[in-house]
Amino acid sequence: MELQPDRAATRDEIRCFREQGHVAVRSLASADEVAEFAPSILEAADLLAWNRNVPPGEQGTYDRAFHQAIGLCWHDEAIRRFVFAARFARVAAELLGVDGVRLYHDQALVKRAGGGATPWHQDAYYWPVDGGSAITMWMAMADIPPEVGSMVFADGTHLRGDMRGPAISDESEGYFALLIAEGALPTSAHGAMQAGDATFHEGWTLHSAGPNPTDRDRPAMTVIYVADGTTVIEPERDEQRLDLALYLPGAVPGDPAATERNPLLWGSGMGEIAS
Ligand SMILES: O=C(O)CCC(=O)C(=O)O
Repeated sequence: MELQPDRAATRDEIRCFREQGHVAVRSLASADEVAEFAPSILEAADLLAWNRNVPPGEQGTYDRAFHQAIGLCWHDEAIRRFVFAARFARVAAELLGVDGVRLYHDQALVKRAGGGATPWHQDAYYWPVDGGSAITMWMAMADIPPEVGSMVFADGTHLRGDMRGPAISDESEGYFALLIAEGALPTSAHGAMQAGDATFHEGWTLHSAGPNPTDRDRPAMTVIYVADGTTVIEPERDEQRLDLALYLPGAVPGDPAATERNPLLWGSGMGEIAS
């Protein structure tokens, strides 16, 4: 099953994304499509999550927030078809307002049954590219009930750029929760999701997620895109240096973010096959 680019971002979705830095795009994949891809994704997530075997007594906030498996598309052809899907990439490009997007990387994030909250953070803290040129699609791989929910976003924070907080941790939670409280920053949650519903957020959009008080895992698959033409910036943190080596192998500051690991997933000319 190919995930065709048969879905354009609507005017309201584009406005919401540009104003708030995030948007929910419901039914981006159908239940049947998720049913086809989810088993491979969840099997690979289980196998590849680097923090899956941390014993409960030794788990930190990050391990309790989610099991994280990176680069699933390079391990399995079916997952590659999902991650490379033109349907998702087209919506990402339209939300960002660019002609094309490339893969930055993919990751599965499984909040385990009984798992903890995901602290407030900005993704672009980790990235050796401008956060304003990058966008994450986060898709529910199973129905997610309201008591678990999807992410919570601090509206409009993408327009503030780097808010100079720390990496995902108890410290980032404290730092950003205080900024939100002191600045009375509005937040929005997209709540319960059906399998195949997605959210998109910009690289600097401040976000978090609640805990999972249920006895079922909350599986999510993410694809992170960079605008075609984005260049690598000079890393200022070790986390950015690590990302550069992992996701843009061989690239140096000033190079286009376009290594063999960053294929063009949507670009000029591909629109002709869209309905
Ligand atoms: O899935 C989560 O709990 C958090 C996801 C997240 O922070 C992201 O995709 O950027």
